[in-house]
Amino acid sequence: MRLKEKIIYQIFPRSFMDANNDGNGDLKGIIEKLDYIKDLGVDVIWLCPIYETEFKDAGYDVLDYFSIWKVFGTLEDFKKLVKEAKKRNLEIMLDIVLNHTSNKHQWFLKALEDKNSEERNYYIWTDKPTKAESIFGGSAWEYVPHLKKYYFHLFAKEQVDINWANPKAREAMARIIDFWYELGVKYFRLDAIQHVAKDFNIDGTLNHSFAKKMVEYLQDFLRLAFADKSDAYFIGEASGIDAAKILKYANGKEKIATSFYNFSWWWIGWGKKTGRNGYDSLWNPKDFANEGQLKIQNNDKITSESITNFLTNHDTSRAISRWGDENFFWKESAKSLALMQFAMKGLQVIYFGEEIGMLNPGFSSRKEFRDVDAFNSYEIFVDKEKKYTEDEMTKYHSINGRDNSRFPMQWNNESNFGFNKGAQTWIKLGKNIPDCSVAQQEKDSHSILNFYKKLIKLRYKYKNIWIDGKNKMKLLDNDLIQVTKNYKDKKLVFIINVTKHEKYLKSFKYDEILLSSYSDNKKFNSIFRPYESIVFSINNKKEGNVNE
Ligand code: TEU
Repeated sequence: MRLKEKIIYQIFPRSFMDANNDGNGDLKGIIEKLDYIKDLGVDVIWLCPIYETEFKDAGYDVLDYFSIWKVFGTLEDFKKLVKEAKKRNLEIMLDIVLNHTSNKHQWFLKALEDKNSEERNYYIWTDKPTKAESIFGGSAWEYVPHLKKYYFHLFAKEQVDINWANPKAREAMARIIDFWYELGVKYFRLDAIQHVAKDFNIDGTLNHSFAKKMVEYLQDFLRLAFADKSDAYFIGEASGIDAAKILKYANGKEKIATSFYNFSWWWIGWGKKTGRNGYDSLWNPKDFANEGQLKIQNNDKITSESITNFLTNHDTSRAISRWGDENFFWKESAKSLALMQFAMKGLQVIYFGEEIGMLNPGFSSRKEFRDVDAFNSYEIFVDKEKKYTEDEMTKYHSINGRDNSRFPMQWNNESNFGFNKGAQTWIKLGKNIPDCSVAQQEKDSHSILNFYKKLIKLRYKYKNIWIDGKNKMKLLDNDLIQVTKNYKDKKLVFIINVTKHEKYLKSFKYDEILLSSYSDNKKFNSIFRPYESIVFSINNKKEGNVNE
């Protein structure tokens, strides 16, 4: 199967399945659920970091890249996972945290201890801190009293940035890839790669994204890590990447990744001033057809391989809560969002639980959060700057905070939703919605889960058109989104209504409705109901009047 056909299932391991009933998901739990994952129809399982960690930033603060966090299991469990996955023709994708290590990583401990150590140069130091801000808030420089120096951290202070200007540090990072490749891993998510190089400007300002030396450093790393691994793929996580940069960095002289995540939607609904620490209730569904997305979808030079789409991930809240409807149109909105995602050119990622329409759990107080980004925002926006009251911050985080997507998977309606045998979970449980569990939805042919399965099968069945066809996306009047895919004399037309309103669209001739977010098989007759989205197949010879 070609890369562009692949579907990735993303797991946040601490919340997927807790086999030993200690309140935390684990690798054994994932092994137990491999048949479920296979049955969904996906090809690759992406695991958020599984390495030894203090879990200050959900495992993105790595203590040791070569061992499994005790809470998740052992290296033996991991080997078994790879073996059992391969038996089912599933691949594993690991999350490689390149930009920083934990401040308790042995490299950093050595660096603190011995100024002549090689490791001292693995990190970035200064005597005179600039005003640089960390992405999680506060200064990006942390003082070390016994050294009378500051170290640089773009994220939490427990995540110390690697000095990518040092070839030895790049070499050390490359060895991580060797280790996991040897164990059978062929897919790698390269975390936060747009940040590895930094321009510390003379005027004290800092540019930490797509900085001048980024390509040079990453290409050196890729050569060291992948030169002898032609069957490995690396997906770059670089938020803020646009069509022009995808063209530049996924091909040719400046290539730094096989594929890039498509971030065109992830800010929709965020606050204007404080991003995901706020909420903009006036966001507009037509934002899904924003200029950035259209430029990606409608540029034929951007290949399907080079784009990887998602609705939700571990850095966002649940898509249905944010953009869809949690009540009457729960199913239809979940299905519409799924169809809209799958209409996009490229690889597709399904975040665990999305396939059963999981919603934000709802947070009622500050102490229910577990995410460092949430902690920092309370400290900065509530305690220090008093920009928001504590209640306001809790509301905003209940909509956009990252913890919304990090709570346990809902397998059935037994205790703790079947996540474990009843032990207190590390983070709160989701809302108790009887229909929102795997067991319930497996029984219902019109469930969100069965919709995802149909969608995946259909995409393969029509792959000539769906994956290889010429893609065109546009916003129609009334905010309906239209995507057409043309291949020879065949055409697929996706009409997406991700609004809660009825929409009128002039009738057109079509051959067949392949899939609809409504399950009543009603014929299309000029009206799209709330969250009604449909894939039509059209034989071009019967040219209708689809608005192109
Ligand atoms: O996220 C990266 C990330 O959030 C930034 O790249 C992004 O550029 C920024 O928010 C833009 O303002 C990854 C992981 O997905 C995330 O979970 C981690 O917290 C983060 O890296 C640090 O490792």
